[in-house]
Amino acid sequence: SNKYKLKKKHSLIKDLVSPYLSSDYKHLQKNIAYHLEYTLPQTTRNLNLFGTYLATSYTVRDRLLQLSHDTQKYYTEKKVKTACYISIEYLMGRFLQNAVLNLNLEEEYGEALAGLGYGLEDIYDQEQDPALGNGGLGRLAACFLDTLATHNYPAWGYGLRYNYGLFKQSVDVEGDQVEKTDVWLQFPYPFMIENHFIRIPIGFYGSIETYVDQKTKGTRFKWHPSEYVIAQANDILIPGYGTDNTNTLRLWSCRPIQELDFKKFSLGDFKGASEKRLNAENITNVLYPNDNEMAGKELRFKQQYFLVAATLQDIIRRLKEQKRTIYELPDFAAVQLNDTHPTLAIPELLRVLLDEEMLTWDEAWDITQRTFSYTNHTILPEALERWPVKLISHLLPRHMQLIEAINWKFLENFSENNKESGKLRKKLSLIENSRDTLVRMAWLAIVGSHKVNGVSDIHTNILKDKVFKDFHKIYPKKFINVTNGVTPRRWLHACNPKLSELITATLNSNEWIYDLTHLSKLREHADNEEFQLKWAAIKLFNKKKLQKYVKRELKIDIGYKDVVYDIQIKRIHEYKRQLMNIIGSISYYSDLLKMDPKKRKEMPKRVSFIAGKAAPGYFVAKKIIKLINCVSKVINTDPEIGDVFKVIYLPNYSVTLAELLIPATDVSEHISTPGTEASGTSNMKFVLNGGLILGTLDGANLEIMKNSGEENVFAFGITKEKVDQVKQNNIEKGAYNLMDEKMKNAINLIENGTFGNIENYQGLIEELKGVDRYILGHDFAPYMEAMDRVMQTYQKPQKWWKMSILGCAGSGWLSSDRTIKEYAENIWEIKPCPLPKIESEKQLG
Ligand code: F58
Repeated sequence: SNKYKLKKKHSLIKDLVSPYLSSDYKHLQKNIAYHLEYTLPQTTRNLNLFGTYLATSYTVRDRLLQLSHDTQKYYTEKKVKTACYISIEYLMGRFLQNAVLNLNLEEEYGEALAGLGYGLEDIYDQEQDPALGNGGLGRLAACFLDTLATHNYPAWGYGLRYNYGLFKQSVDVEGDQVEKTDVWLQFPYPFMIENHFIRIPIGFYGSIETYVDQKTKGTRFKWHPSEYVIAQANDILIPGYGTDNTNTLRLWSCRPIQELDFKKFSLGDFKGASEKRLNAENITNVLYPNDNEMAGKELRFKQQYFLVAATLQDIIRRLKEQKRTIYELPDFAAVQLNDTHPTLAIPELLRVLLDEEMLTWDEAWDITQRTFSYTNHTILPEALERWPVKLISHLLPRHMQLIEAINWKFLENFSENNKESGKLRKKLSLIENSRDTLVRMAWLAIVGSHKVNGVSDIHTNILKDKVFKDFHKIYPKKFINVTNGVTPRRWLHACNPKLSELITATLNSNEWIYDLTHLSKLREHADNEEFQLKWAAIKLFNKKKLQKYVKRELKIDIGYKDVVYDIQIKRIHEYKRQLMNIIGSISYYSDLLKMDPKKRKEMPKRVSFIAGKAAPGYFVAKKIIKLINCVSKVINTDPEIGDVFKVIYLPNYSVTLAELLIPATDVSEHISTPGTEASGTSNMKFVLNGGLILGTLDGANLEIMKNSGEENVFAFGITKEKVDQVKQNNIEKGAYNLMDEKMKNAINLIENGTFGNIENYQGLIEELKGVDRYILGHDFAPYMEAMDRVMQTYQKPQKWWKMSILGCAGSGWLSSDRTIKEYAENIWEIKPCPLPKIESEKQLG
């Protein structure tokens, strides 16, 4: 029968493919040679490092493709509910090492490449870092994808494939940040697979048609866009650790409907002939480089709509392929909005349901609310998105109409009649009437979702009590907390192999890699001297690696034995207070200079590292970078200071650089003004790697203290409740009058030109002396005192390493595995769906 023939055909293909994918090292070598010869094309007689990296990557990709096909087939058979994570950014970091580790093929690949004359590490090093994100939000999305695959959750990631990622940063001789375009696609990127079968038309602009539905006699609407572009799918396959389940991250790139206007071309208008193509390509050309600030540009808005329109069409297409009806959407997909950037998904789905699927308003609204949930990542007012009604009406007229309808129906519940509820209506309205009429995207996201979450305890409480207070009163159950987490695969097992080995040997099992709570068993070793020595030796080994990197890249020789490596790495932002850090260094430097030279020589040594990019348009942040570099130059070249103290600014911070820095850190700084950092996630990575935290009572620092023990964190400063009072005092009395003497002295050094022309720093200093919004002056003394505690404790190795081990032992809950379990159970209602082992090639091979 036909059925029999079809089955035969399928198994024939399997037979053809499976031996090819055997993971025996000789087979791997053959596969690598094949790709060298036929995919690249290069030749095995003329091997080079980059070519071998590409060919190796293609062989990994082959394996992932097969696993992914099996996974999708299985999910479809099982009719599972899927999580769809929509994020405008993914900060994935390098792919190859992660995939090889997750597939458990490190040994085989190591052997295969050694036979070809290459070390695995050198091959890994050839890969550039796909930087399709700014900071914490994008990196969180990447950690979530790793966890979802590892724990066999049916999930898709959706995002944008920017032609240019986050800019590359260097520092010029004046100490200023210099930005260079990140042309990451100039060479092939084997892990991203252009899927030519998925091309989706996306409309913009145009008009709305009104007509009477003959069946119901009700009024219906139809949007007629006047311009179309194509969303092209580019898939990155996401392997899980120790499982065959392989999920997909689908990144859309924008293509024109028509590549070339031949009419214009024939008439000699060559520029005009390509105009449409260039305009379309513009949409996914570049990642906006702002961190915690809204970029109010039309192109950014187009990116947002392009992302969600393509994604929803893709989800609905997959639903229908399974012969399921649109009413089943909320049981088919749980769609998570990663911050407000994908909020247009709400009116877009509503439009599809009303205008294309012909549902009633109540049906459509019910499906919409049950499908979406929204995560907030910031409370900074400048980051809360508000888009002009005028701009939306022009670009997406039907969506603006729908937003108005949502607003109108929502506000119906609050009468206009009395003064109080009139006031409330104004506060709740999705549309704000300020100078411009603006749509409040967070309000829209809250109303259109069934769950809203913050990313740490303190942050969620601020959302409930302050930022979204009125909504919380109306929908108390809608708001929940899901504290962030990080993947232990990349952030311990891969980046710190020696520590990973020690933990596995000590616990007699590697289960901790996918169940991090096992780390708690390290507690019993915290006082063990032998174990402490091993633990400390690994830190020293990692510090040496960093010391070599600094020597090679910056030509600065720093010590690593008996030197505290103190690090602050994150985007440069006033609220993160890198300025307090560098003023602290100035103050410490000036104290050292005043010391008796003999005593100075005996001081415990410290290197203070800072890394992080500033948004190119963020003037103040760029001045902070300049100050750091100028201070660093003075201190590092001062013969009086020698190697007692150094300040190192590391340019071009990236995921890959973080993987070098975090394992090498003794103490890391997370010193934001209380109530400003939603969570922070690097703090978690440091603790996991035995680094101690010097931090304020903010974000996830508080939960780290709770879980790893307050005594194992160097905490300082006031609670968020007291911040407003301090700010008020600053305003009333003038911050300078309340400022600590040592800080005044440090500022004086800046003003007298010790670190170059004061004109550069005038703005920074005026803010500190005037209002000091982030209360550096108030927190300076406790900060310096806490740093002093760090240095004192480091002199007592037994105490230090005990703290370090206990911190790590208490960090089981920091895993994104825990975070995702909470999302899965409390928001998405999805369940793991592990592939039966037999489906995989590993068994077959
Ligand atoms: C970060 N936000 C928070 N936004 O600042 C950090 O506390 C938190 O740990 C992290 O999210 C994860 O929850 C953040 O990184 C951005 O970079 C946005 C990117 C898109 C434009 C606006 C800023």
